[in-house]
Amino acid sequence: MEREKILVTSALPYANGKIHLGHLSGAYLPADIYVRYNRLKGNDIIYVCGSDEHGVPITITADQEGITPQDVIDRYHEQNKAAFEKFGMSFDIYSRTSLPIHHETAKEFFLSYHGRDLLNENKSMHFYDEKATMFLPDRYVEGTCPRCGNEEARSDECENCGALYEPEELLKPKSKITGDSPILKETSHWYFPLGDYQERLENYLQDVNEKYGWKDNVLQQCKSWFKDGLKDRAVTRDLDWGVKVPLDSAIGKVLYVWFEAVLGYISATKELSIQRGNPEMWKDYWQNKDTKYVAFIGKDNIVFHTIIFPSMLMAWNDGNENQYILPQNVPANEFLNFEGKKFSKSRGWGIDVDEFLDLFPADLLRYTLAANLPENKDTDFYWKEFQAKTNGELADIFGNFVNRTFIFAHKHFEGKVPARSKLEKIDEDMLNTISGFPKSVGEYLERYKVKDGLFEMMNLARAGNKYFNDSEPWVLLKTDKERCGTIINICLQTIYTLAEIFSPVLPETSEKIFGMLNSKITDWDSCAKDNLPVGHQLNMAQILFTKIEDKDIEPQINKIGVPEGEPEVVSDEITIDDFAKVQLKIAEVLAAENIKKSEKLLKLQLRVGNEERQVIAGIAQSYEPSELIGKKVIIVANLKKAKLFGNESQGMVLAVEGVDGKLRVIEANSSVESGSIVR
Ligand code: B3M
Ligand code: ZN
Repeated sequence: MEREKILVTSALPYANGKIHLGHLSGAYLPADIYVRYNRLKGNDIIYVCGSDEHGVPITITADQEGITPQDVIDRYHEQNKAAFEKFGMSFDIYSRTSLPIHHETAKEFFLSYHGRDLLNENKSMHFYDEKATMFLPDRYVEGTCPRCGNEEARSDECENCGALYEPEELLKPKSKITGDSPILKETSHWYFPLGDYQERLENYLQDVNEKYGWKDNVLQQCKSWFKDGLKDRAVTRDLDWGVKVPLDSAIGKVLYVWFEAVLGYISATKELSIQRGNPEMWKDYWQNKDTKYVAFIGKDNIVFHTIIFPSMLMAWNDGNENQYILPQNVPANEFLNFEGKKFSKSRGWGIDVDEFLDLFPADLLRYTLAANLPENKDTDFYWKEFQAKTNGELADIFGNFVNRTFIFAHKHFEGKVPARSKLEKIDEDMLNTISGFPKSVGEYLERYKVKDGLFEMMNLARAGNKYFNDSEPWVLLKTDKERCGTIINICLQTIYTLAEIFSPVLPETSEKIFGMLNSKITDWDSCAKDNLPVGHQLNMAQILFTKIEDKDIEPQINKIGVPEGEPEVVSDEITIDDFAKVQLKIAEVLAAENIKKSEKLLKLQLRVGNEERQVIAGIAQSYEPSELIGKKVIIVANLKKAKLFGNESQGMVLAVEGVDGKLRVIEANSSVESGSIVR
C-alpha cells in the first residue's frame, strides 16, 4: 500500500473562553480519531491546530475585565492547550494566530491580492455609535436577522441561520456599548470579490463531492449559498486588535478575523516546520497536489472552509507560482447539546473540558462523545448516558472480556500465552472474525463515520465475550487443558487486536492493555495477526474502567438547574377564582401497573378518602409500578374524565418534570390522610 500524504486541521478555537464538550464533539475528537488511525496505517500525516486570537469578542472580554487583549489570549490559549492535552488530542502543533509568523503570512496573502488589484476599495456605510464616538465592530451591534428573524443577530452574521449580510440589511440595530441605535457612517474598506469565484467554487465542490463523497449537511449549506449568489466581502475592519492592514494609507484598520484565521492553518504548519528543523516542510503538504487535505469543523464554520478559504487559495494560485491545494473534504459536524439545551457560558449551561477531566478519565469521555457524535444531526450529552455507556459497554463488555481472559491466563497458565492446539470450527470462526476487523473498522473511519466505526470496534469485544462463553474454558480446564489453552490463546490475540483497533478512540486504555500484554502496538493492518508468541509472559491485569456510581454523577446532575439569568417560564396569569375551580386532593396509591404498548403510562388505583379511583399517569419512565404503592400523591380531583390507551382516567396526578425530562410525583407527607383537600 502506498503511503498517503495527509494534512488535517481542526477549527482554531477562539482564545476567548474555555472549550466545552460541544467543541470536542464538533471539530476535535473526530479529527483526532482519524489522525491516530492514519498514523497506524503508516500514512504520512500531520495534524495542525491552534488558537484563533483575534476578533472582537476578545476585545470585549478585555474591556469587561479591564485587562489587555493579550492577557485574554494568553490565559485561554494556555488553558485550552492544556485541556486538549488532557483529553488526549494528538496535534502535531497547537499554534496561535498572534505569532509574527502568522501576521506575516496573512499580510503576504493580502498584499498578493492588493498588488494585482484584485481587491476593491469601497466606501461603505458602517455602524457608528455617536455617543461612544467609534465605529462599531460587528459584535458590538445586535439586531434582527433579515433572513430568519432571530433577534440576537450580529451586524453581519446570524448564528441562528448562518446568513451573512451587509450591516445595512440588519433590522432594528442596537449598540452594545451604549444601547443606542447606531447611525450608518461612511468608512473605506477593501473587498474580496467573492462573487467572481462562484462558478469555480461550484465546480470545485461538485468535483470533490463526486470523487470523495462530501457530507449532505455540508453540501446543503453550500448550495443555499450559491443559490443566494455570492457577494463581495469586506476583508478589513476599523479596529486596532488584529493583523494590521499592511498599507500606509490604512490607519486604524486590521484584516477581518475570518480572512486571516483560515490562513492560520498555513502559519501553524510553517511553525511546525521550523520546530522540526525543516523550514520548507510545510510546502510539502500545502503546495503538493498529492496531499489530501481534510478540514474538521463544526457546522457554524462551514462557509468559511468550503467557500471563503478555497476562494482565497484560488485567488492566490491565480497570481503565484507556488500553488496551494484545496480541501479534499470538510466533514463538518452538527452541534452537541448538553442535557437538552445549547451549551451557554453566559447562562452557566454545560461543563468545561478541564473541569470534566478533573472528575473522570479522558477515555470515558472520549467513548461517550464518540458514540454520540452529531454526525448528521444535533445530539446531546446526558450524565446518565455517560454512566450507562461507561458501565454497560466499556466495563461490562470490553473490560469484562479482557479481565476474565487475564484472570484465566494468570491462574491456570502461569501468566504465559498458552499454546494453540488443534482448532475446532468455533476457534476458526473466531480467528476469521478477528481478521476482518482492521478492515471493517478502518473503512468506517476513512469515511468519517466514527460512530459506526466505534460500534464495530465494540462488536469485536462482544464477539470475544461470546466466544469465551460458548467455548466454556472453565469446563475444559478439568477435562481438556490443552483445548482450554487454545481458547485462552485466541482470546489473548483478540485482546491484542482490540487494544489496537480501539486505540484511536481510547489511547490511554490501549496503552494500558499493551502494558498488560507486555507487548507493543503494531501497524494497523497487522494487528489481527498472531502477535503474541506462545510462552510470551504477560503482565498483571489492571483495572481498565471503573464503574460510575450514582453518587459520582449526582452532584453534577444537581448542578443543572434553571441556569442563572434565565427567567422561569410563567404562563398567563389567572385569578384566585380560576384557581379555586381546581380541586386538589391527597390520594394514596393502592395498586399500579404498566399499560400494554405504552412506554410512558402507568395505571394507578387510588384511594381518595372513602372513594376509589383509577388514574392514568405518565410516569412509567420514572418508576417501577411497585415503588409507588403506599405513596401519598396529589391529584386534580375534578378533572374531566378521559380515555388513554383504552383506560379511563378519573383525575390527574401532580408531578414535577426533572431536567432529564422525566416526571416524578409530588409526594405528600405519609401522615396526611387521603381525601384531604390541598389549597
Ligand atoms: N475561531 C470560530 C470558532 O471557534 C473560529 C474558527 C476559526 S477556523 C480557522 O467557532
Ligand atoms: Zn438568521
